[in-house]
Amino acid sequence: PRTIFSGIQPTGVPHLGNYLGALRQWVKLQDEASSDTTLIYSLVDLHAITIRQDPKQLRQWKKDSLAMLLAIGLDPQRSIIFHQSDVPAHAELMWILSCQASTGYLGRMTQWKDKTANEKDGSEKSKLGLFSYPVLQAADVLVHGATHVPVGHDQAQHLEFARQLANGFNEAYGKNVLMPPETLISPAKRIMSLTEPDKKMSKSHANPKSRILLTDSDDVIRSKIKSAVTDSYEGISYEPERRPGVSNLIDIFYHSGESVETESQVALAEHMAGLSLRALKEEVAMAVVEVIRPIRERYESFVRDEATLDAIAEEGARKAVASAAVTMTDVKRAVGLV
Ligand code: AQP
Repeated sequence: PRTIFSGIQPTGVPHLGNYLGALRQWVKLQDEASSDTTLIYSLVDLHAITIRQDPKQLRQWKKDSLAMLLAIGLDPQRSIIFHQSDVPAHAELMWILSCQASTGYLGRMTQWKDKTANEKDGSEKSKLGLFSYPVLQAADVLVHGATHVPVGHDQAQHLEFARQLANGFNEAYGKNVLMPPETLISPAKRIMSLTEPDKKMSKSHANPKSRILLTDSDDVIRSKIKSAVTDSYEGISYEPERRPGVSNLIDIFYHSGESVETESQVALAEHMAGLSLRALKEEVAMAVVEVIRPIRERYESFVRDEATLDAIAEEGARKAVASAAVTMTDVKRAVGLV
């Protein structure tokens, strides 16, 4: 039996990077799962508050993000979908794991270093919760006994940490209580920002033109891609180091279109070598519009139906509480808390 777990922060409307890098794979895993696979997907609101959020806005984003998970094709009959804070075991296991976690290791995490890079001591962002974020993430997957965790490339390091925590816990208490999970990296490893193609596309970047939202209209998608930063080299080629902007557009096209798994990005770029940058952008925009349109249309109907969203969240929380309880009993017994 397999247990698949993953999460997304309700810190804004999910973007094309979230979709191609993670969410699309969640749906694929769901649709291809055999009956002995459990699928658990969480809106990780406790992670979201590691950066200060406006309470009203957070409440709204939680609803919107749930509607989006349904819109992309997750089926609550098949997948457990829940808000992390509805299941207290996540925070409880996090504390127990915190008592094992090395602060040196946490301090070397790329995300921590990135998010605090320009901060001085005592500044707004350098909070304990942001530092210990990977411990909560480890608790998320370990509390459900996940065997497989589909994430974007940026989360691979945190998953390695989760495995080490699980192994460390098992060694310390001499029992196989926590299952070290396997990381499933999506083929679309990192979709980059449209305005600063050396940074990943992100919900929280200040410039809204840097990302394509799964709620963007066809016209907005076209205009964002049209103004994407490229370069002044001749022709079209796939060279992520030298031509990050153009290569990101090719990546987006590759992962949005039919060509996935049939040829490489380099081969795709060779086919398009004769196009102008403007024509390339038009092709990319057309492919992205086709990916997003059905999602946006489904989203618009789900997001209006608050009663259904509440019922799905309640049912998901009930199932997730039951799933987490199994591990927590073993953990507490191993540690000597019961
Ligand atoms: N640009 C990206 N390319 C590929 N995958 C991505 N993911 C995020 N950005 C990209 C993957 O999406 C999943 C959910 O991400 P998250 O909400 O947990 O937070 P994040 O990784 O921090 O994403 P954002 O969009 O940049 O959010 P903020 O700005 O709030 O930090 C993960 O599996 C992630 O790998």
